[in-house]
Amino acid sequence: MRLKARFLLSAFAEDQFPAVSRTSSAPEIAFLGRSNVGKSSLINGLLGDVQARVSSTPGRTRSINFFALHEVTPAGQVRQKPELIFADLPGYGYAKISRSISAEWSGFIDPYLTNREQLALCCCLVDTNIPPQDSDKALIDFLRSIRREFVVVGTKSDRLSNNTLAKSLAALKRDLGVPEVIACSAKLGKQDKGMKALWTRLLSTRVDDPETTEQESTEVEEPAESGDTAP
Ligand SMILES: Nc1nc2c(ncn2[C@@H]2O[C@H](COP(=O)(O)OP(=O)(O)OP(=O)(O)O)[C@@H](O)[C@H]2O)c(=O)[nH]1
Ligand SMILES: [Mg+2]
Repeated sequence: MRLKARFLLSAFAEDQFPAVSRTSSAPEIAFLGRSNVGKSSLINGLLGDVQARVSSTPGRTRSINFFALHEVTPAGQVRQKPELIFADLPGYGYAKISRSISAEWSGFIDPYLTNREQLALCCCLVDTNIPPQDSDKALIDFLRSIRREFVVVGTKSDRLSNNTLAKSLAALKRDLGVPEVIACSAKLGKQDKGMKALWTRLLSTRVDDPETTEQESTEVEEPAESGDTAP
């Protein structure tokens, strides 16, 4: 499937989240993780484009940034109804994460994770270059407590040898209590085996509501320009 990404909006408060009329109730995927773990880079790597701004200093992304992914038909037209929405979230700090991780988290990120109906999957990013962190464990425990579906992604895998990466992934799985950690390199992008596996997982994401998943729109817009992404 060919997809075209469009930036929707940046939200700094709950009342700024995109309305269902703008997203057509498409399933939403949130990218979560500590500051500097590589959330924006992973989104850029997945989309093959510079969509989410990459920060050089931790804590750069202060808003929830929403992107709509539209299917491009074989004839090159862009479907109006998006297939997926990506949400790039601000990173959590280096301190211990709790219900009140920071003013921002309790103010609008916590409500986003707890209340957002279209949120179908949380991608929890953890750095494969450092040992498992308490803050990551706390986030995963929080997602479990609110019954959110999640997948754990190990970032920056290109920095490690195969051997070291295998050890790191084993430690992450054990400490986080998860059956799988998908190792990804945003730097390698679409060439990376893990990025392909992640795309497969993301494309299988559906909102838990038969009414919204059965809706099929065939409306199309203008022909696609370059910069499409083909997972
Ligand atoms: N080698 C390598 N570096 C990466 C990779 N992904 C991210 N980085 C680097 O890590 C740094 C942080 O990346 P970001 O994508 O801005 O991280 P973030 O999680 O969005 O950061 P905040 O928005 O501040 O929370 C940047 O210098 C990236 O170039 C990767 O797959 N490989
Ligand atoms: Mg970012």
